[in-house]
Amino acid sequence: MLELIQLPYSPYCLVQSRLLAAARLKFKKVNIPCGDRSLIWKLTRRRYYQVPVLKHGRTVVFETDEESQVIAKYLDAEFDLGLFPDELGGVQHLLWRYFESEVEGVGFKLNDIYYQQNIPRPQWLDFIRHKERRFGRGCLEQWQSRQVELLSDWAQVLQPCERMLRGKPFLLGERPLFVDFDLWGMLANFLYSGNYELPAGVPLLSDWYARMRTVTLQTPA
Ligand SMILES: N[C@@H](CCC(=O)N[C@@H](CS)C(=O)NCC(=O)O)C(=O)O
Repeated sequence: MLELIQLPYSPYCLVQSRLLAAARLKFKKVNIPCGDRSLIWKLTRRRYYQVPVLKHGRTVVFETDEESQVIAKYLDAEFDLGLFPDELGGVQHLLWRYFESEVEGVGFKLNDIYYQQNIPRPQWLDFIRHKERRFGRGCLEQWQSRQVELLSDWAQVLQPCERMLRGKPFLLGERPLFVDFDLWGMLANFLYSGNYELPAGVPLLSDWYARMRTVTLQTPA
């Protein structure tokens, strides 16, 4: 039994839920309230409080640092998904750094502006408190007032991703690798509220996004 303990709008959770679905693995999503980490704290024996966390039978898997990718590597090894070919290890690492900092750093603000649509009203207080403690008082209002500027940054930050797709269906070739799922999660977070579309200047990326939404991984027989 596989369980993904998550916040449904989190970019990092969207990466793992798409990956699990693409691998055609049966799994249960367990949504936690954004202000209550007690389930994770208990499952990880007081070692972790962030999402996502993966539970596979009695095994509990979670990240060890900002760039660790422990969950994806666990799934890759356990189910032979071929997401981390050795010869592309360095390139993938550089890419997921860019996706999880430059891309995520703009996309999440644009989605968070719409937190009232994304999360139930009883959780608004915890959400605002969490954001303001991390990014400063009034950060959500600031992101709202800078929305046009942030959308322009967003179009810029996606340009290298668009160029990577010239002449090939996935970021690094003919089949999706971990970085495809990673970038997909960052974009799915931006799109989560339903108030945006991908920018007109990234047509290859828009096609890739649609492809990634339904792609399945060819696992060995
Ligand atoms: N590097 C981690 C990042 C996880 C992360 O930042 N999760 C956020 C949600 S998007 C979280 O749980 N934040 C709550 C907190 O830090 O208190 C990963 O890839 O899973």
